[in-house]
Amino acid sequence: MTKSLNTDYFFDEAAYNTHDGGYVPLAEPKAPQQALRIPPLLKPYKETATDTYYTVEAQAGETQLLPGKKTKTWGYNTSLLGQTLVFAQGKTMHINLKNSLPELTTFHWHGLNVPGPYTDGGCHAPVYPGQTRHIDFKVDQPAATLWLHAHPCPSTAEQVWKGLAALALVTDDHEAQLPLPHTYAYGVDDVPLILQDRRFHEDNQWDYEADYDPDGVQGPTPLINGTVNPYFDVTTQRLRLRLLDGANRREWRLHFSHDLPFTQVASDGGLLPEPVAFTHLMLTCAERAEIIVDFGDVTPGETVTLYSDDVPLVRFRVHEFTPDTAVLPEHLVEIPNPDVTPDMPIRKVVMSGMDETVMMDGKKFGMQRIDAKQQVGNVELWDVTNTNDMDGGMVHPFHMHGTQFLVVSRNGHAPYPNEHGFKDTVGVNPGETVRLKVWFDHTGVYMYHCHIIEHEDGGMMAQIEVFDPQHPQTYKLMDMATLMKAVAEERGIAVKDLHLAGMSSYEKMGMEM
Ligand SMILES: [Cu+2]
Repeated sequence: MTKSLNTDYFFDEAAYNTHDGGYVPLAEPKAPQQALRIPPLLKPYKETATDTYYTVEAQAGETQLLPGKKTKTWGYNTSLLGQTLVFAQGKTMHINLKNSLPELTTFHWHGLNVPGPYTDGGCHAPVYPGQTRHIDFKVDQPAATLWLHAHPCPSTAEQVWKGLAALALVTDDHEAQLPLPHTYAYGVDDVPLILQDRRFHEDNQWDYEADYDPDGVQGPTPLINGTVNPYFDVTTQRLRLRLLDGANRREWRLHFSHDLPFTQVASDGGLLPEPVAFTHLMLTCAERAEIIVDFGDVTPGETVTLYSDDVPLVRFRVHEFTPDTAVLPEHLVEIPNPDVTPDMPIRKVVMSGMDETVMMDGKKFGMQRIDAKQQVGNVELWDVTNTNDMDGGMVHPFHMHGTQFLVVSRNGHAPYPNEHGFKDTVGVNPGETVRLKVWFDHTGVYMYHCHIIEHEDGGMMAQIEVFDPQHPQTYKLMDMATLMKAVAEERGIAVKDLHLAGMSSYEKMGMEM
């Protein structure tokens, strides 16, 4: 590759999470190394040339994470995280969303271009315990690493913490024909890495309330695909790693031992127009990066370690492999760049505050309030500003439902080198305005928010109605009274005794959801 090698993290060092008051440093686990768990592929219960049928079941279970007692965890079709769904472009998906948990949840498809708010699966699409909701949609976007997670405001953070996160991989013919390492198989040379962190309390249990921090819950133990202290046996020269920051708050500053270079080929919404070479890569919450690691210069028998800052995350034990001479093309994919619809004002969005003071545009989220409207198909510029500069501030990862956007600029300057493809989540530095080009393919009500999940639950969130003037629609939006009544009934307590973590941010500010 002729392109230059990027050797820094780009984001503002002064705003790294390491400077947070409540920062929890990662620590190398003392538990013995174990094989990296690979989330299994979810088997459709029916499949035709044009249609795929899945059942996704949210369930409670127990998982052996550390020696000794199993940890109580939640997952999709498994006890922790989830089985991986495959969405082939052009096919129609039919999915049963079954809730076998003791409390209401929702099934949000992060990064998927589908109608809102019910198919999208945000807070307006609750599935009550013991019930099943059904969705259908056509897969109409390029190959990408997307994910499924719970999104029942204001309990999103707690449910994701308990384990409700799974991968959804969009595939297409173009990507399949590129010389990416997928000759072998998912789990062999095409490997997901869901990056999370947890704190283990007595008897190896997680305790969300004990660890609660309105600026984002963290734990000292890296948890990779739900594995503590994992190794992975490398049997091919090249590996494609699908990285997901699935943590509630943590940023990951990734690098390999000996600064082994790697090549990023895709971001949140799919392939980058050109591969970008790195030695260091920072991911903010919910961001994805697909990277190709070439072990061609590593002697079999050696181990290459992936670190975040100075803590080991995964040890890649390199075995004998067949030489792989494939070369990535200089150009991977054409990214459409439509003209902005004439005469549209630039939309302004402001993320402000920390802890309980977090807000979007000076307001906390209101489930029944529509904060903005955009016509379906219109292409608009959004200026997203992070005004938070307390104590050096923090990077807020801005996420939009229902669209993959383009990053136009950062404070008027070029985006980072790996921000030239489709994205649905972008880290915004303190004092920075990131300009996005945004359009929606479907109508609906969609949320946009900070993806530090406790910030989102705490109100740094708003919602937009995407409308078609020819076909006006009305939506049944969730309301706090219905939600509180349902959750109180599930728990067998009175509404007045109900406490949901995200609500404390509203209460401390004297506000209602
Ligand atoms: Cu935030």
